[in-house]
Parts: sequence; C-alpha cells; structure tokens
Amino acid sequence: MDTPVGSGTLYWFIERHREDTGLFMGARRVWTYRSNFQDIAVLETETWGRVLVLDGLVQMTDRDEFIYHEMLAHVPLMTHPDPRRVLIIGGGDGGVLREVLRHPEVTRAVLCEIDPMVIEVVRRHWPEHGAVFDDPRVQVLNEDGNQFVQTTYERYDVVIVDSSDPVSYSRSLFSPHFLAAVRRIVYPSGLYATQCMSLLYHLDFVKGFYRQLQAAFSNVALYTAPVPSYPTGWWNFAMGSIELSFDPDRLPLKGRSIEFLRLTRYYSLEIHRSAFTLPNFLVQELQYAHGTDR
Ligand code: AG3
Repeated sequence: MDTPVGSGTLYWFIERHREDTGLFMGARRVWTYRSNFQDIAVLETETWGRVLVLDGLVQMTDRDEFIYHEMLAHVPLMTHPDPRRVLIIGGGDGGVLREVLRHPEVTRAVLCEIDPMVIEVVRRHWPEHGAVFDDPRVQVLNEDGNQFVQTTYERYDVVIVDSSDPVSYSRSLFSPHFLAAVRRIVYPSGLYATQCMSLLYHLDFVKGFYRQLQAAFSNVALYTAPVPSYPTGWWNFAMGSIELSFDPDRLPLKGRSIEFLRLTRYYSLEIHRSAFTLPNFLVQELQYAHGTDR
C-alpha cells in the first residue's frame, strides 16, 4: 500500500474535465490506495508539489490549496461576529480545518469526513496537515455528512461543506433535503458556506443550486476565487444565512480578532470584499433564473 509506483520517469495523470479538455500532470512518484468509498492517489510533482486525487479528481495541490482553503474558511468565519462552534463536512485533508483553527474564537470544530482513509493518507503524505487533527478543539467523525446533519442535536455557528464534486457520496450534500437539515442545525444567527463548482463549466448546476439555496435561506450570496488546479481554474463558493446579513463592506466586525491575517497568503479583507463582485454574465443569468432584479 505504501510503495510508490515508480521513480525516475514521469507518470502521466490526466483529469478529464470535459470530453475534449482537462488537466495533465507528470508525476515523479505515485501512491494509490483503495478505501471503502473511493480510489485515493497521491502524486509527487515538480510544478504542483504533492497532489491529492480522489476518484480521479484533483482535490488539493501544494501550489494552490491555500487559496481554496482560506476562501472557504475565512469568508464565512469573518462574516460571523463570534464563530465558536464550527462544523466541517468533508474536508478530510485538513486544509479548511487548519484555517478555521486560526480563529481564537473557535472553541469546537467538528470534522465529519466519511472516509477515514483520506485522513490516514493525508497524515502520511502531509504530516504538517496531520497536526491539525490533534488540536484539542477538534473532534473527527467518520460519518456520512448528510446522515449526520439529519440526525445531530448539536447546533453550530458556522457549517462549512468542503466536498468533492456533486457525484457519488457528495451528491447528497447539494440537495434540498441536506440544505433543510443544515438550516436546522445552524443557529438562527449562524451561517453556512460551501464550495460549488466552476461558473464556466457548471453554470447550470450553479444556477439550480442557487435557487435551492434561496429556498432554504433568507440571505444567499455567491463568491469566487481562482483555483488553478480545478476545472477552468476559477472556482465558485456559496453562503447562506437566516438572520445574519453579510455585507462585506462592514468588515471587520467589531470585536473580531484579525491577527490571523498575518498568516494568510491569499485572503485579506480586500479580497473578501472583491470576491462577492460577480461577473456580469452570472448576474444576468441569476436574474433570468429568478425574475428578480437584485
Ligand atoms: N474540494 C473541492 C474539489 C473540487 C475539485 N473538482 C475537480 N477537480 N473536478 C476539495 C477538497 C479540498 N479540501
């Protein structure tokens, strides 16, 4: 299980994003694992560093993971006036967790990752991420995220979904049933954030999901960031809240600690604000989808 497939020559990995396009990387070494849930691979590459691949889809590379993880963690956490209790669904690579723990307000972080082998593999190949799982504020659960939110009695200030694409086990994390349960387990003053694919390749999905979000939450917003190793290199995120308004112009909220800003490599308050400025085609599409003029 732990022997690399080869060294010296390059082993070519391709993620096909569409019939005629995708991403390829040449790896010096490749490790492959098979869990009860999926195929797991780790590539060692010159340009991207170590790369985590689940069922053939790139999840994280050393070169650009910070952009994705910082944006998925700090945008919701900075929107909340006092984020103490945080739930992360998925996120078995520990990247979102690392960023969440940078906020001293956080007293409890529950990570609900369905596949324990992802965490094992990350501990082996990214020992520096492994440490975050041992933080005393953290509890790791290996459960299906959808089942967990349907049944838990705990409540959270912030719920973050760091899933793979909406296929296989992750599909249920983008359903109305799931969103209704999330709405139940976030405090009325809390909020929810998720990754939600590429605006250029998955616009229909984004539009449909946005509509579901509007049905489940009172306030919703999309924001974007570059993630060069993901399809199209331009990634989309969504937030939803019940009572909390999220006006990025009011940041930082009074009393929030901002020391973590010395540690972030992508996220800043300026980036936070600008991430909500959506391209015109999306604004028009969403208006079209809802017949509103927001
Ligand atoms: N979660 C989002 C991965 C989406 C990538 N999609 C793809 N390559 N087709 C990543 C988990 C990182 N913590």
